[in-house]
Amino acid sequence: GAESGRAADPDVGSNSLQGYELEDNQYFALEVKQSEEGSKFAELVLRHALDREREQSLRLVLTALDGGDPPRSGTAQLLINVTDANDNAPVFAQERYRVSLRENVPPGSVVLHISATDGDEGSNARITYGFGEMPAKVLQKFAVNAENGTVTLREALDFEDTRSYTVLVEARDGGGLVAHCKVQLEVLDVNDNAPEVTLTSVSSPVPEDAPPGTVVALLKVRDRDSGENGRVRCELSGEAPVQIVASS
Ligand SMILES: [Ca+2]
Ligand SMILES: [Ca+2]
Ligand SMILES: [Ca+2]
Ligand SMILES: [Ca+2]
Repeated sequence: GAESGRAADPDVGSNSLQGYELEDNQYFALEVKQSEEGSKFAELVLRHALDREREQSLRLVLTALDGGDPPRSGTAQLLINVTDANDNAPVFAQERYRVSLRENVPPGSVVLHISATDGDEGSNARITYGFGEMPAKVLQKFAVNAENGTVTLREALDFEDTRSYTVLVEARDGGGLVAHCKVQLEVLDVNDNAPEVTLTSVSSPVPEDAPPGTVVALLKVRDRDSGENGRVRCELSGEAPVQIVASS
């Protein structure tokens, strides 16, 4: 039993304490027992699980009745405080986040704000943010603020090196329950590479009777960016009896 109530009635026989009644409620039932000396006492027995997150306290009226005619009764107010147990893990506002960042965003920039809530109270609801298990290469690129869940960039990004990251963030409450979320980060290309021209083969000198169409040099042109940023157009400056033909 959780609590017990005792009532005293100085009368004897049927005018003495006959029983107890408990106000109707969904959690507790009353079990009336008799002590060795013959006095009756009531035990409050829990029938259904409590939930502090639904009801923090309960107020119940306990009535003691005697057997007189008319019966006399006494009441007691029971106040039951429900203390918190860590029965809720943190919950992220989103299970998955998607972010796009231009590759030239400076280190120290905020990538995104992540937040989780916890239904408990006190330390059972205090959330600490951190990263989950990830490759060192990802861990060194980003930082997460343990208190507010803000993810920031630690090192410069490079679209030409890595085009996307999966960042795993954890929220842990003071009681040790953990929740996870995933941040899908896409790196956006910036035109940060100039075209590179390499001469791969030259036939020199060129005989004066070489027929038109003779290949005199092979040029390799490349630009490490993508899309429009990587499209290259070649042109010759000055006057020369040669032209550039795209090979593939
Ligand atoms: Ca909790
Ligand atoms: Ca709780
Ligand atoms: Ca470029
Ligand atoms: Ca680029």
